Amino acid sequence: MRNFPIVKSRRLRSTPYTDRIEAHGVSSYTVYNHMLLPASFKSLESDYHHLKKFVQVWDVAAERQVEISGKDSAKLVQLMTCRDLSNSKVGKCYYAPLVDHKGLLVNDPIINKLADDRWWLSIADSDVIFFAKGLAAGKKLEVEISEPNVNILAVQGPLSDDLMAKLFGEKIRELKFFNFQYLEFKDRQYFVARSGWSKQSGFEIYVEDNLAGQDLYDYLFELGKEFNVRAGCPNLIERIESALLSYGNDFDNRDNPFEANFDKFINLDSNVDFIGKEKLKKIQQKGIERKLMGVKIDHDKIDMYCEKTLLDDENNIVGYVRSAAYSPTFKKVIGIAMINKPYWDAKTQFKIDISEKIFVGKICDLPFI
Ligand code: THG
Repeated sequence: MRNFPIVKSRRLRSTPYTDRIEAHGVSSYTVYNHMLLPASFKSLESDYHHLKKFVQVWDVAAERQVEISGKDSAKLVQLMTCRDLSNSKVGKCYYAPLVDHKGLLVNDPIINKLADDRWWLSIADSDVIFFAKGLAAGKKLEVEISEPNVNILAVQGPLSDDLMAKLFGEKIRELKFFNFQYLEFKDRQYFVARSGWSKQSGFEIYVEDNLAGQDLYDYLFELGKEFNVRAGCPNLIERIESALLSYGNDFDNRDNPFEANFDKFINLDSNVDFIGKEKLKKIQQKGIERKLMGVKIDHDKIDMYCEKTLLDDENNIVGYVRSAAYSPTFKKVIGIAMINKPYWDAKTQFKIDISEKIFVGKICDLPFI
């Protein structure tokens, strides 16, 4: 497969930080929520090692916000997710699978509760806003639904606390995982959460003003020199090792939340009212026939532009790899795969065709680390 340049346009949106990440040497993009999302800088492996040791600043503006406010906002947000939000609190972030009326996955946002009647759904790559508007219209709910101009800068890596403390003060070290606060830097308030799409610890700054965000970007690099700060992005190797799932890659609207291992975020017993609840009860009763698991393959590279089939010795289908990368830590290709029930035992062996050669691998549990 050759790579072709990607043409920017109004439809394929830039971010307030695009000029800056290009000056910092972004080397590839992907498209996410109709927006540019950087995919690599120096190289996947160089970015990976740096992320695990130092601190990076990521342009993740493509994680768009769907703002839902108004009298019925809590009701609408609950209708969209199988996670019980009845005891949710202002100042907290909730990772929550969204499901449709068939019990199939629509998205897996982080839901930020700004007030009892104001929510931000920080979405993965699907058009959640239309689903929300459709439900609001159908159910005649009193809500406002919009995509506000919010552009996230993530600060990720083991030295992220040190860098963020230099900007926002020492008290930021006490901010708990999946909590957010408005913090001050140079007379301006920023929404800062302890979260991010890596397991190397870090923060996300939900920037509500483009110029302030660009200024903040430059300060992060100026104050981050002593921590060896670099521009980075969600890293394919690191996120697979950490089993951080990617909507559209690992699961999509043909999969249900049980198949995607979201069991701990599914509440069918309480009085929570959400679309697809009856369907999920049926799916639970019947039991699932496939689920996401890890795979390890004895090879040093893999190209993933479509699902890859896994076969057993008799050429029966074991499952399909949906994301994969070479891991310098495991010295193998590791991946996330939808595995059929007969093969759920970790250590099951399979065959896989990579660039017209056959390699062998084994099923394993997630996460890898
Ligand atoms: N940050 C923000 N918005 C986002 C993402 C993000 N929107 C899109 C996408 N990422 C949503 N997907 C995820 C997937 C995993 C996590 C966050 C967002 C995550 N999971 C932790 C884990 O799996 O260990 C914690 C989950 C929990 O237990 O609550 O962090 O990255 N703003």
